[in-house]
Amino acid sequence: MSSGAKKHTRIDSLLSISHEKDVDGLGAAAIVWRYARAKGLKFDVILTDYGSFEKVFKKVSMRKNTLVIITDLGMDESLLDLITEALRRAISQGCKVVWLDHHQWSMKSIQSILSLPNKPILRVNHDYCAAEIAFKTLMPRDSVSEEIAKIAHDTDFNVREIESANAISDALTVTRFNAISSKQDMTEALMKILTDLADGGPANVWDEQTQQFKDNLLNMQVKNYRKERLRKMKKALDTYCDQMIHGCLVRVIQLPQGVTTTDFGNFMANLDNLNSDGRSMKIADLLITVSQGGLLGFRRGSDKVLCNKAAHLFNGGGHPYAAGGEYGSYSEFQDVCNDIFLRLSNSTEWLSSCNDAE
Ligand SMILES: [Mn+2]
Repeated sequence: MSSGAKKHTRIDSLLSISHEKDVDGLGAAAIVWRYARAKGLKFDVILTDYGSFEKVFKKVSMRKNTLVIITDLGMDESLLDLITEALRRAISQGCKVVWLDHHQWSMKSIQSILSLPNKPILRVNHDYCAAEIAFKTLMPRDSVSEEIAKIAHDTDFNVREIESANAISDALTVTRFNAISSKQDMTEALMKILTDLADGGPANVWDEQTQQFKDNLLNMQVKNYRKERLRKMKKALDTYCDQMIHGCLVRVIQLPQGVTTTDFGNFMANLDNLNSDGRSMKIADLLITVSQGGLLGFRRGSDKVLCNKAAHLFNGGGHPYAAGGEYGSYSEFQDVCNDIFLRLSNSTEWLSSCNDAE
């Protein structure tokens, strides 16, 4: 070797950056943590959400000799230059970048990351959730990581078959709501669940035998949260608008405060809930939730409709089975219903059978 050969510094630490909002992001971070342990790397984690990338990548740009692993976060296109520059700087200080995700990536964003020095790894696959990609890429022979990936898949694809997945999802929601209302740092607030998950997988957080959380305080918090959530969702059934449009039953309903669209969507897709307390309602083909601030959630009760195409009529997007959009602030709920029905009547794009030509 010539003395002029590039000096390689050793990677001695790992910085995990993952999505704070769901079990997939949390699970991916737990798997990355297990990887750090297996490799003997000092571990740091930042759990974050879109809108905070500027702050997060500033921290990344100051790292030295660090393996930076980003999971369950897509590229924020409006910050593409800032993000690539932060990564470039980190790489020049001996860092290496691995980005594992399952969201939509533009060609431009993919190329920006892949053209960085020191062979960055970017793996984007829509068929799996991020925790599954982390498991397959980093810890394929680790059974605990496999269990974590399973519960992430169950919640991310809304399969809802694993009890511990539902429980941990609710625990995450409670903890996040508490952190937001007390203005606590999100990573700090979620550290206990993340640590327990990384130490021993879902079984270390939720006891299948007793159907309880191992942490008593968390157990009580989630129990109260579920009780309160059920009360609010039942109450929300007092006001809604139904209309048949292009042969589909469309329902608009107000999203109760402190309830996630996914939870409310699941509640509204269960006939038992719709046919209690003297009610008899059908499951809507298309359910649209309206939040207090005028955000819209789209869920479907049949595959006759495409939620992403419906959301597209309201400045939004997402998946065929779940999407989000925007209405804007309002005062009369009935006006919102009328507007939404009118816009859906004027389009057939959101019907799946009309979309075959695409
Ligand atoms: Mn995800």
